[in-house]
Amino acid sequence: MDKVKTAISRLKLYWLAVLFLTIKSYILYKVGFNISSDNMLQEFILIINPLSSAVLFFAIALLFKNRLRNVMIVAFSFLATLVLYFNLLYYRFFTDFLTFPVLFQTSNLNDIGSSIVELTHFADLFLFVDIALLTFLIVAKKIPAVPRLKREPIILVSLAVVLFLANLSIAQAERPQLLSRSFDRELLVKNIGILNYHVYDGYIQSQSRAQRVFADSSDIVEVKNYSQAGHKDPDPELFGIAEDKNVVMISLESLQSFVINNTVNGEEVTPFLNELIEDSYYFENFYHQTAQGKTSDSEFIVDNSMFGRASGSVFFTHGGNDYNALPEILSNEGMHTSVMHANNKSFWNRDIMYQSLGYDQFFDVDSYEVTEENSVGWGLKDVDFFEQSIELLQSQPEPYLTKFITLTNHFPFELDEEDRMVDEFDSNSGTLNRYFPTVRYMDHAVERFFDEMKEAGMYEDTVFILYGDHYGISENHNRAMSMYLDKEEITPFDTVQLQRVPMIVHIPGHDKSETISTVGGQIDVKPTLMHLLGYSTRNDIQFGTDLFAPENESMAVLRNGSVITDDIVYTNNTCYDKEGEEIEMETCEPFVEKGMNDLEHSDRIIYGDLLRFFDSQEEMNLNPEDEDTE
Ligand code: GP9
Ligand code: MN
Repeated sequence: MDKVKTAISRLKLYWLAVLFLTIKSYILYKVGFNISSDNMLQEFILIINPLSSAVLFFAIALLFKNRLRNVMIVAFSFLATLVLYFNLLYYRFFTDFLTFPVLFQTSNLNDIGSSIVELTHFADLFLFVDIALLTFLIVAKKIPAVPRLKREPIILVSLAVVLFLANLSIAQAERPQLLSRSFDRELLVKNIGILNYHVYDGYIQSQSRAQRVFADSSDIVEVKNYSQAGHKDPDPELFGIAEDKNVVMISLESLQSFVINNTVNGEEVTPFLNELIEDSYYFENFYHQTAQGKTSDSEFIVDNSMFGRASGSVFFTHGGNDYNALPEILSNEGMHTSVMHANNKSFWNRDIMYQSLGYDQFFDVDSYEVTEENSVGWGLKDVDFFEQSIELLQSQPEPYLTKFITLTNHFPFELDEEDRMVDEFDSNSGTLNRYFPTVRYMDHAVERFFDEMKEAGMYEDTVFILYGDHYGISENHNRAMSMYLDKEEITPFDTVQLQRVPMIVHIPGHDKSETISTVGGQIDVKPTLMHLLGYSTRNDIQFGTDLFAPENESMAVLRNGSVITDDIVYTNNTCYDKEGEEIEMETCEPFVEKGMNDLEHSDRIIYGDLLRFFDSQEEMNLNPEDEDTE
């Protein structure tokens, strides 16, 4: 016992650092990340989970020589705090934890300057108090410096391993298959601690790279069979209705369905879209399926009918893969395919990825005249963006498929006074309050665009597809959201339902319109559009279904494994009926299984770069003679 005592007092500085980091992590879990526990055991895991990494991490500092050792303990403490702090900032924006791929998306970080100010709080300084204290203790010689060491580092490393294994086994008992099937980063952080989570994430990332090396052409066969088994024939009435027409897709920044046909302070939030819906096919149960890659994920899902990655953005991590994307297929069929988006071309690695997706042209910020007056928040205002785009549209050979990506309705939802058409909401969340005026502005910008298309005589020959790219209001604003929606609280069921984004198919001259309640998601856009254009997708590799297909399964799988059908919502290990009442898990199980399978097969294609083994032009058979009238 005495030996242990001396060992501890010899390493006072070390143990203090371990203790501070552990306490700090726990406070951050509770205050910063709002991690809650269902029982005492979970809370216990939360308290002890930073320990093993702290013991190991500071043991490395002990390997340095003499006085450097003390400095290193403080330096390591600072480093660990930075990791925590960056996670906190990221969490405030995305309600999620950092991953390695996200860190390498540095080109994006330059652009989020305006958001960073919103994200830092004065109280954040408290995170660094212990570092100041440790420094003071050393400088004022209030604490013995760590002396020459003997076996301590080895003992401490072993202790860290033992602590980690103990932590892991308690966590595994609480949450079986924690490491093998986890799509949920919060669960990982909750169970093994934030630093261990980063190590695990690094391991997963390097493993996914190895998968490409070991994949070969036989791997594509199974995913092909899997995907094609889910094929559904199109609606014969709509098949080919857009043949030879131009296609305009509009990715509506951060637009969620809850504002559609809704009001703020008694005024309609999206008067134009509400009107457009009356004259269009509108999918009211359409979900975004994005994760950390946000807009880029939505683009990837829409263009490929495959899922983005569980972490990071596939635009960054697998920009060099072979794909069989919508723009490439249509370009091969003689359509001109392009994107218009007034941001730096390298944001989300778009310049590289768009080549892999087969876009013929990318009109980035350099194609637009951007001035102080016509900019707000992230850049060119939507009205000016659309206005300047008309000429660019006209410069293209027809028929074309052009995707517009709007920008003004982006966090932190800034707007010039002159562009404000409705007042802010009044709640404790400035973010939600500001959201309504910027959504209203975007709605106005789209209306102007439609008018301009009509004036230029380009409207009649065009089919329009409008969709929301991802949520704009994260779970951090649940309290304000419950106020707006007049609900007592936002349950996990509500959170899933809030992931609905509008999806509108507008065909000028077509005399039918309908609000369709089929459950679907962004992954369904590619087959839907291919069929409207008159191309068969029977032999494609895809994970979505034509939303108009009479036998559509009516189901959406979210990237975190949540599943929605006509009758159930599964999320967070809980099964709900459509009223939001908890029901027995059995009802959800087959859908959960199907969802997992979809995600896993899609991931295999990306990690293995399997589409390099798929000769689309030879295999797709887009216009099979016997299927002309499918
Ligand atoms: C940036 C724009 C916004 O070019 O697409 O990206 P987001 O932050 O929404 O992913
Ligand atoms: Mn976006």
